Amino acid sequence: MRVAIICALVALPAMAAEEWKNKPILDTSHSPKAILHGVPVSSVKLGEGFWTPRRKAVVDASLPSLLELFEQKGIIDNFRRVSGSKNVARRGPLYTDSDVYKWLEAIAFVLQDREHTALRQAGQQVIDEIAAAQESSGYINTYFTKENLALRHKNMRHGHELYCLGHLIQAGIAWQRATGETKLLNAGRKMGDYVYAEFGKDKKPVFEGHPEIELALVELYRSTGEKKYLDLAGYMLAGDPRNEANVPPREFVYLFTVKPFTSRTIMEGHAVRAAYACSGAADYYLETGDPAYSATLQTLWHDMTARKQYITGGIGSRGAGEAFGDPYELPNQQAYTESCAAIATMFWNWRMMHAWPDAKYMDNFERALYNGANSGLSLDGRLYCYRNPLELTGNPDDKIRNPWYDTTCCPPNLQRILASLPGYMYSTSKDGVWIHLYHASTMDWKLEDGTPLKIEQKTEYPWKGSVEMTISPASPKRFTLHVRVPEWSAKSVLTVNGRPWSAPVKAGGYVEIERTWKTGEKVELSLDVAPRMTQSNLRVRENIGKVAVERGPLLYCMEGLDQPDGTTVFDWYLDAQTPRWAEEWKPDLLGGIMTLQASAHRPLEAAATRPLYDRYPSWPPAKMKPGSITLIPYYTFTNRETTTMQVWIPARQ
Ligand code: FUB
Ligand code: ZN
Repeated sequence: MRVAIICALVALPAMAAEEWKNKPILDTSHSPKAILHGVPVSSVKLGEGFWTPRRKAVVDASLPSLLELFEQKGIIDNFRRVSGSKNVARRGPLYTDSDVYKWLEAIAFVLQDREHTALRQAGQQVIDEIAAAQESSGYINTYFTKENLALRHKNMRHGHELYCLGHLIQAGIAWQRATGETKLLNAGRKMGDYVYAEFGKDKKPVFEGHPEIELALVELYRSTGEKKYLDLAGYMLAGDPRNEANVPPREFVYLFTVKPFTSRTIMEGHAVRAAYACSGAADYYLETGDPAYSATLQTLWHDMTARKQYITGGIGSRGAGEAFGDPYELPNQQAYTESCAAIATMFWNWRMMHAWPDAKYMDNFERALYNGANSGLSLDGRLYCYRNPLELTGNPDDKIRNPWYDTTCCPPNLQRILASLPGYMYSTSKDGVWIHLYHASTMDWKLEDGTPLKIEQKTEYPWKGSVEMTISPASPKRFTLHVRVPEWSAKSVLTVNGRPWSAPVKAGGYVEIERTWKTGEKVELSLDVAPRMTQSNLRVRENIGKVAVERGPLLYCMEGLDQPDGTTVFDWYLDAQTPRWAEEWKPDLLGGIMTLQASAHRPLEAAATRPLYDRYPSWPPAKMKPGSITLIPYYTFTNRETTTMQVWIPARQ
């Protein structure tokens, strides 16, 4: 015991202390194919702005209340039961461990940002419970043990054993990068070693139905340098042909360890699984440069964004199988669009961006961030959407926001993405620094040659389109500042120290400003956040004749509560040919939002009094009454009483 303590003390010299700190969300510092490298969450301090109340809700309400619910529902007890400290029955579906791990990962990101004693202590206590439940073999899973021991590794298709492990590893890495403590990481690593010893090409075949382990294993490789973890991820992505005989052909789309990832040509099957698989595959590409992965990833990304993604950034339109629909099958009211799936697209885009820096990935990332993921967390931080529909009939039985789901994957996923947000704002590359996202903030980091660099952003984005950036290298330095110009900004102006930038400022790209920067120099970006209307491809049948309203990165929607004369959202046509817009900042509404009013018309005769079917062209009628409709940002929907809601609004031609 004494010896062990001395060894532990000796093993923590100053160098080791430095190693765990200052790591980005993905540590691509040695990844051969990574052109971009992240900055640590801790290096970017967000000031007051759009994300402040959202992230405060995560820290003050969401994280503590989810722990209370975990305790009430027996989810932490599941670990105590296995360690023997509590004699209770196991509760919840077989993947509940993963939710606890994601919750811990979110706390770790909070701690990477700043100290928070209560959350740290709560997290540490849960880590102790987890570690105590680990078997000496390294195996850890609260379901496949005791009375279910005989099922261990027998139901890998649906068992989520490796999915849970993936989340454990990710949480362990994030916790170590936050605190330097390795107890959780060691637990994940031990289980990783167990899996590596048991499964693989010349061992038992892995037959995991829910990807997640792949991206975790690649980051474990990055974090430990142990290549076996990368190889294990590669083996899983390659698929094990020994599994094929046991799988009906249609099930291949749901199972990711059967056929090679690189044989996929379309996004299909379970949306979260597919996008996690793509994230893991992108991670694998970043380490190996395998061209087959590059080709597949580009093909799949195109398939998703050209045919299968909602305007919210969400994916997975079918409730059955939580799956992608056919191309252009994007129903609004029935939209499944699980919060986790929108978040999974962000993970995937972030990885694509590291390998092939292109504004299209961050545009897509930002779309999900502000809309389809953001909508998943209520304004008070206590309710969550599993589904994020684009239309609601106002039926009170549509329980869209709930404090708890038996499958409670989305709440901690929302927590971890919002807690880690500062780490997605910037990257560095050999030639300089990249500004991806805008928010009042200060980055205090360095160029890749080690020159300390501060960037301060002053902005009220996304409510306002101007961003003032102050660039301060520690000493004058020539480098390129890559400044993202979102694809939605119709007119963008960029100045450097007050002078217009000479090259075109193209939407959907990064302006490359290469010069010798001196401390305190200013870049001002003015983006066009005027309200705009967006139409769908004709093949999205539900949206024919309709428009959606967007403003900056925010998608807007109508809610019945805000419409005049007791009308519902379904009574209106937006004046799409000659819209008149009015904007009003409402500090007391829905946490402070910019509302939009748009000129619109409604039939003199209410639709509800008309027959269900009538001879064309008697409808829409010639007699319409002018009026004005109100729109609110989509992420705030259903934060008041139950009401009608729609994103896609009939357009008056
Ligand atoms: O499979 C269990 C949970 O269901 C996963 O966490 C998510 O992918 C969700 O769809
Ligand atoms: Zn989920």
